[in-house]
Amino acid sequence: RKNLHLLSSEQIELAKMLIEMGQSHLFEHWPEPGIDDEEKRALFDQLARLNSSYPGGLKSYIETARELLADSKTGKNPFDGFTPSVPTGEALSFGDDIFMNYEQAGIREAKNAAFVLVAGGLGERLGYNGIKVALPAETSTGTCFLQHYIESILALQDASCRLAQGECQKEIPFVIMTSDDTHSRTLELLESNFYFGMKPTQVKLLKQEKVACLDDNDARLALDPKNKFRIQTKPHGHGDVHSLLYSSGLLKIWHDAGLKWVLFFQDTNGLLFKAIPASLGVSAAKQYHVNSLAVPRKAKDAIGGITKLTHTDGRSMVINVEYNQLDPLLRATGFPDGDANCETGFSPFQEYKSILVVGLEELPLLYIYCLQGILERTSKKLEVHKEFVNPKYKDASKTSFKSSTRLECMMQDYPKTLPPNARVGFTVIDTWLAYAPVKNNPEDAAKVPKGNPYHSGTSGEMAIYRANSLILKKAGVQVDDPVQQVFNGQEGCNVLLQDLSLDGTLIVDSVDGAEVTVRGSVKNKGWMLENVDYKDTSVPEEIRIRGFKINKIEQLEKKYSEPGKFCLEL
Ligand code: UGB
Repeated sequence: RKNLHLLSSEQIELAKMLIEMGQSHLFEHWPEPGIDDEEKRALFDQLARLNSSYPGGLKSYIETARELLADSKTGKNPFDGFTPSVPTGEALSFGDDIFMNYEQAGIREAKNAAFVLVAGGLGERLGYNGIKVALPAETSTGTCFLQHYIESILALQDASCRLAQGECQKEIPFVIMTSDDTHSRTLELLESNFYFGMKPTQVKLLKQEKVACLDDNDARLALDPKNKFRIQTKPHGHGDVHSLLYSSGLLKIWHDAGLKWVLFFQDTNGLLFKAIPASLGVSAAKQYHVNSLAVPRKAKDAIGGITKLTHTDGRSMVINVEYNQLDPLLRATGFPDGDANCETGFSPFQEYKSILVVGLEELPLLYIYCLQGILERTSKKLEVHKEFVNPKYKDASKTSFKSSTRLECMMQDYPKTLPPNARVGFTVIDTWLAYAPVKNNPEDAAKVPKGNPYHSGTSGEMAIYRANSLILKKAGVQVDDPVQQVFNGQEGCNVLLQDLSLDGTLIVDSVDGAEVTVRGSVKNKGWMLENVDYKDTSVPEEIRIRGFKINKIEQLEKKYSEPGKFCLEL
């Protein structure tokens, strides 16, 4: 009370609310006025930010946290009353007619889509000090993930407009969700590279805020152990992207501009644009309101499966069910073998992979209205994210935590908010073509049991070469079998392309509009992969995490800087 004069009238209201909500511990240690006054004001500035950035404010956050923490303590089954079954989806096989038709349809549809990259995560598991989108997706060209994504979107924009009848001026909007951890470095990367060829007006950055940490089951906000005048905060998860798109007004702008799809994807998957056009084609053909990209999943793999859940009251939803919940749920609902492989050798429940295509157009404007309805009822509990809490308890009594926790949300939980008549499906695409994220550091990746994916810098880059080789093979090019090598304790392949005539390295660098036909034979020493020790700090970090570098011994390079038709005889 003695410190009240330090606060504005709005801050006094906030303090009253917090005290009513059982948060007086935040101020109990405050010294007499005149001591640490600036710090006291700074705490209130932070509280005001946390209050305004969360739909429904801190009151709603604390109420939701109490409910979820109580459910977690009693071990409430989140699927009580639901029966699981295998949902309908479309399984594609790369390169066949069905795939090609969907891919073509997806390219046609791309001009009606907006692309959204969720890049607020710092990637602590990867142990890389920079932002993940600045990492080279592969080191032969050194193209970083962000450049690769932008160039892929521009290529789709081009191809989509070429397929359209008549004039097409459409620019595909590109949104990047950042966080305090990634925002300024993402902006800097874009600005210093002239947005990698995209118009700056085409790109929008939306920053997600962190949320307050919680110390106990009563949802008492955690003070920062390093500064008792600050609240400890942590990321809220990629599910924030939906409310940010709504509150920024972008969804409305996109809808008014006639866009039909919003396509969400993650920060370090160098393969995903090989799978995106076909997935978009499936969405368009089936008029899915939500379509997730999935890859085949082995039963009992420690990763969630896409499942249809039907409630006794008639409600149903198609949703990712985490692996630790899927097996017990199946056993409890008439599947005595639980999560088991079927005759294909895979689980019938496919593995969700962070690509989501959301329809903007139908039911009516499902996505926008759901968000609007929910976000405008600010006093109500936030439903759009269907948050969850995952406290690490000290012991079985579940009365105290090992460290503070917080509410989180996932973008793939969005279908939980949809009415039962929503068309929610998925598209299964081979893992080699669609999914090779870079998430794990070399030490952890090398410990991954044989046969399981490494998801490291090494495997992410190798997967790109492998997919390119397999695509060339499908197109009739003869490609040697991969040579097995070990980098950072993980197996990879050193691919030497031997096109009809190529043994070594040939670079044909041509401008847009130049069509080069290459004939003849090339043989040179080419490029080789050399081992690099990930502990060798004289080597740049982005090279060390993959355990190899490319030694460009010899290459033949031809440049075509003018548009036109050319024939290169070698
Ligand atoms: N991300 C944010 O933008 N903000 C955040 O607060 C957190 C993350 P991770 P994880 O297919 O690969 C997800 O850390 O835990 C961004 C799915 O939940 O790589 O491995 C971040 O920058 C899981 O169901 O996620 O799991 C990155 O771009 C599965 O599908 C993205 O969110 C898995 O990804 C994912 O962050 C996958």
